[in-house]
Order: sequence, then C-alpha cells, then structure tokens
Amino acid sequence: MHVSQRFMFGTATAAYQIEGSPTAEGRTPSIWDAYSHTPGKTVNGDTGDVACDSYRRWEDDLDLLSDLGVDAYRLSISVPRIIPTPDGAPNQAGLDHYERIVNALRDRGIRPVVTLYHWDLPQYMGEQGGWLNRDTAYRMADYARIVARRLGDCVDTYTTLNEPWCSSYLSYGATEHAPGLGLGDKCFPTVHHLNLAHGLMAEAVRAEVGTGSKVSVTLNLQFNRGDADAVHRTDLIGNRVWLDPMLRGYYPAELFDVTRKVCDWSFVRDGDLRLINQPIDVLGVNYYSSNLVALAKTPHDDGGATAWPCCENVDWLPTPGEHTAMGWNIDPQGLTDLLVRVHNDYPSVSLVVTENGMACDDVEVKEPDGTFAVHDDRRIEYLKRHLAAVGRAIRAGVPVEGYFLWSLMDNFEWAFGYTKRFGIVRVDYEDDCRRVPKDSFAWYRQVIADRELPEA
Ligand code: PNW
Repeated sequence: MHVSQRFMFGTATAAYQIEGSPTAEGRTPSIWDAYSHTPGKTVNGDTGDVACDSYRRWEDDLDLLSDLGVDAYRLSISVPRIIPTPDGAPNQAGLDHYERIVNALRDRGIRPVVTLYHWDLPQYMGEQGGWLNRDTAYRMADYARIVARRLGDCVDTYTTLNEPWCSSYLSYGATEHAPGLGLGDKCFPTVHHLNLAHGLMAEAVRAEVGTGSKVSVTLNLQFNRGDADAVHRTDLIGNRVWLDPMLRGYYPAELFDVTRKVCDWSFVRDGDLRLINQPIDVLGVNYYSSNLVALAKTPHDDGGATAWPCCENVDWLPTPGEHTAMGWNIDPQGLTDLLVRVHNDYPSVSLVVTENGMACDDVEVKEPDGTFAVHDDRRIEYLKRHLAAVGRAIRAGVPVEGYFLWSLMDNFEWAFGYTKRFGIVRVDYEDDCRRVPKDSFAWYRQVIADRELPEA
C-alpha cells in the first residue's frame, strides 16, 4: 500500500538507553542510574554508564539516519541534563546539546519528534517521593517549559510522557523498573500524578509553541484477547485509566468501583481533570505484542508487588504461536485491531505508532570481504507483518500519521541490560560500540524509499 509524503517513517531511541556520559556537562543521576547501580536490579549488573556512547557520537547516529532516509527521528531528552539540581535551574550546556541535535536533524531534512520524559526522573525528585509526590508533576511542567522555550517550533512533535503504564505500574506497583518500590495496589497515586504531569506539560509546551509544533503523549496500550470480563478489566486498568482522563476529561466511574477497597482517589483535586484533558494533536501508540487473559477460577491475592493492581480476578495465559527474544508473542493483527479500536472509541485524535520492533538473538558474522553483517531475517519478517498491519488499519479508515521502528540501534534494554537487542543497527559493546547496520536496516531503507507498506 502506497503512503503519501505526509506519512512519517522513522526510528526511535531514548536518552538513558543510548547516551552514556552520565556526568558530562553538568548531568546528575536519574532514578535509572540509582536503580541500575543497585546490585541485583539489572541482568549482569548492566548500567547506562556507556550505553551506545551516543552523547558523544550523536553525529554518527545522525549519519545513520540520513543513510536510512527516515522522515523523522524520535529521541528523548534526558531530564537530569536539563534540570540537574533541586532548584530546577536550566543547565545551558544540556540545552545546547539537544539544540545542536535538533538543528542538525532539520539540516538533514529529518523531523525531530521529542519525548520529554522517557523514564529518567532526576534522582533528587525520586528522593522526594518521585511520582508518589504530586509536586513532581509541576516540576516536570517547569522542565517542559524550559525545553519548549529553547527548542520552540524546531521540534515537529513534543511528546509529554512515554508509557506512563511503565512509569507507574512497573515502577511503583512492581519492582522491574526504577525505583522498583513494589507497592502493588498502593501505586494508584502515581497513575494520577502522571496523568496530571501530562496535562501540565502539554499546557506548558502549548503556551510556548502555540500551533508551531504538535503536542502528544505515547501510551503502551495493552491489546488483550480472551474472556470478555478479563479483557474488560485489563482494558480498564491498563488503558482507559490514561485514555479517558486525557481524551475525555474523566476517570471511568467503574475505576473507582473496582479499586474501592484499596484506594479512595482523594488525591484527585478539583480542576485536575480539566488540566489533564488538554487538547493534543496526535496520540502515540507503542505496540509489540498482545496478552491472553482469562477469568481466574479463584481470585489470587495481590497483596504484594504487581504491575496489575486490582486484577486479582484475571489470569494471564501462555500465548500461542511464535515469540521474540523477550518472550513476547508475535501478533500483527493485534496492532490493526488496537488502532481500529482506539480510533473508534477516541475519534478526535489521529494516531502514530511511536514504537514497534523485535528483540532477536542476532548473530554477527564476518563476510569474506572482511566486513561485518547481521542476517536478521526474523526481524525483517516481524517488521514486514507489522507494517502491513498498519496498512490494514489505514485502509479501515484510521488516521495513522506515521511509524517509528524501535530501535535505530541495540541499546540498554532497562532491567535486561544489554542482553536484548532491538536495533536495526548492531552495537558491538565489546568493540568500542562499533555500529553495524543489519540486513533489516537495508530492508527498511527500501520500504522508506518506495513509500510502500508491505502486504503480508
Ligand atoms: C518500551 N512491558 O518498554 C519502551 O518505551 C522502550 O524504552 C523499550 O526499550 C521498548 O519498549 C522495548 O521493551 C516497555 O513489560 C517495557 O510490557 C516493558 C513493557 C512494555 C514496554
């Protein structure tokens, strides 16, 4: 299926996953520095101290993007590079760094799509309660204003938050992500404070750039198959908890109902929902796989750490079919169905796929001519089927504005450290972060050049 010049083909990365240089030019630690440096939290004790060394090699990365021919690049800004100290004062060196990247992208004809918060909360905010503290939302809005004031409409799209589901449930409900508090069903205040941060950040950016840039948020919406009641519950806790306040201006009444025993929602103040319900131009959707859920025969006790609070009546079943190196099932039709569903229920906003990609056990080979290569046919197949799924959604009438492949290069995969590789460029961590474009890189370059979504 042919797509117009307006459709954005891109790739995505995030600051902590690629940059390294944790103390350069005034940066101070984030909650992910603290977490990854705590023994036992990440595989092999991996940290983002070096990562892909992209803070220093950003021009090389931009050369790769030019070679790939992308229309847009989704990057995130490291919060502790911009406001490194508790007084919230802007760090000019940090701002200069991202201004250089944004300008260099534009010089190359690549649209900068900037995520303001991709999980690297300054550690000093973490020490003051992080997302449990309502004040964090206001501080993040101040930070958003600082960035938007400097970068202005040179940025194509400002995304307030990446995957608040991970920043709340996985980070405060469970223990997998920083700060890893494992509060289980006591994590709902973080949900509301993230929603509030989105609203305040969107408002702050809009006040700076007007209609010069788009404003958005990225959600990792869960696509669930299985028993209707179990699907309904996981949709409420996983999806509507963000979608309804952000796009409709209310929390679903049912949410108060099913959480009644553990949470009174008294942290929601008058006027909050009006703030959260800021007009946005586009909604980012991250999609990798689907869940299979069933109603539990006997409700399980979720007294402890969990990423699914108030889902004690839901069982997650093993998913059928093929799986990726993350153990995630491959379900391209889930992406079509998810995009169609979101558009039907929230028709006022256009959509963009801000992440999709596959972790593979890639093997680097040395070719007879001495060059390195990675023949990642399974990744190509995955990408092909998911781009086709995007095409089906467009054909069904969903306004999908673009597709960002996760990721431009292998990087620090959070708690999995460097053991999971999502890149279409290999990073050889043992050999000075040498970059090797994989076969999927050449394949994606052709897709972009042809502006043709595959039929699969
Ligand atoms: C997303 N889950 O993370 C993030 O936005 C990226 O930074 C990350 O590298 C990418 O997906 C691949 O994992 C997720 O447990 C992490 O469902 C965990 C989950 C979902 C998304």
